Amino acid sequence: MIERVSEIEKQAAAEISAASSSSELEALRVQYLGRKAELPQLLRDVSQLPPEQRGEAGKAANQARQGLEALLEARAALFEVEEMTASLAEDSVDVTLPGSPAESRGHHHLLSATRREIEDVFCGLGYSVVEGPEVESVHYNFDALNHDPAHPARGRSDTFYVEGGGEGADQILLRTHTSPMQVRIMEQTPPPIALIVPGRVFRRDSDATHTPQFHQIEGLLVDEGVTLADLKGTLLAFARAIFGEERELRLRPHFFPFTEPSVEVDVSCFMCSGGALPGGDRCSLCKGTGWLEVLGSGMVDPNVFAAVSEHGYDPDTHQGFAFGLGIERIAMLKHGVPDLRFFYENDLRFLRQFG
Ligand code: 2NM
Repeated sequence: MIERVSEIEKQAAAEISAASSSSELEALRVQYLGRKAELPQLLRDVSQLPPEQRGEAGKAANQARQGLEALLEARAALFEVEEMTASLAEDSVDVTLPGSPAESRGHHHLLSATRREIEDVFCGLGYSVVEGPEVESVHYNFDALNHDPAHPARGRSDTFYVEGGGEGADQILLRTHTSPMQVRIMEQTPPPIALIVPGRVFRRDSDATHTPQFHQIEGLLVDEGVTLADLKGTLLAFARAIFGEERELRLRPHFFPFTEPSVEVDVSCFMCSGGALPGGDRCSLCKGTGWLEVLGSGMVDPNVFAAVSEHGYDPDTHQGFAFGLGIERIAMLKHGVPDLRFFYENDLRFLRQFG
């Protein structure tokens, strides 16, 4: 019996050492140590042996079983690590890979992209970007901005008034431009200042070129010794950054309540470069004029400073320039968008052209 035990042990040990996976090991465990296997049967048979043989045979069979169990366990531990490592490597997911099919990351709406592009230009010139309330008072929207009491924009046909507001200067309305925030900033910050205010504005107007809600960026710079030349240089830098380095500016006299003098600002047409198109065709963008109207601007009226004179703005020592532009208009010119309403219809075929 002892010989048989040692034969089984040798064979089993050899096979266990040669096994190449935990499933092979498990099969060997059943084969050599399972309930119906020979070695356990021999162990059970020890009790049938003559008493003088039982000790030695039992010891040999037991040692063989324990030896094989230890060997199986050691090999199994090895495979466990190997197989776990392999399966982790196989199952690992690179979460930085695009999906299949790859999903687009999406992109900003053209109006947001245009706003951010303009903000970048003015940040580069040292301006701050400030946002303000969309619901304002008559004081901040009109009175403090030198709007004549009879100015037509104040009328109920041009401006959305909110019910339940106060009387006179305290009446509540939806801002018609973002300049009220510039007054609020002047009340809080002594000169020098340089800021732009992007945001949504509201006017009672609705046709192919006007929507009751649109987006503006207004800019304001105040210091001592500011001139119209500073205004032109600043707006030239803006026009070149947005429409191309070859652009030129043209200032035409105009009227705005809060600036004196006031100008409308044209940029030379980037489609025909201010000249004729090859073949003598009329440029469809500038209608052959060579110029595109892009914004309104001017030197801040001393009356505007007088409204914030308690806050360090002296109409006799401070000058400033201000400007206002429509984000929709800039985006339409730059990208050839033919209809203002495309911005708000959320037709993905339109929006995705600007990704
Ligand atoms: C424009 C045109 C001209 C303007 C004026 C001011 C302020 F607050 F300084 F008085 N902010 N923006 C301004 C001037 C806006 O938009 C066409």
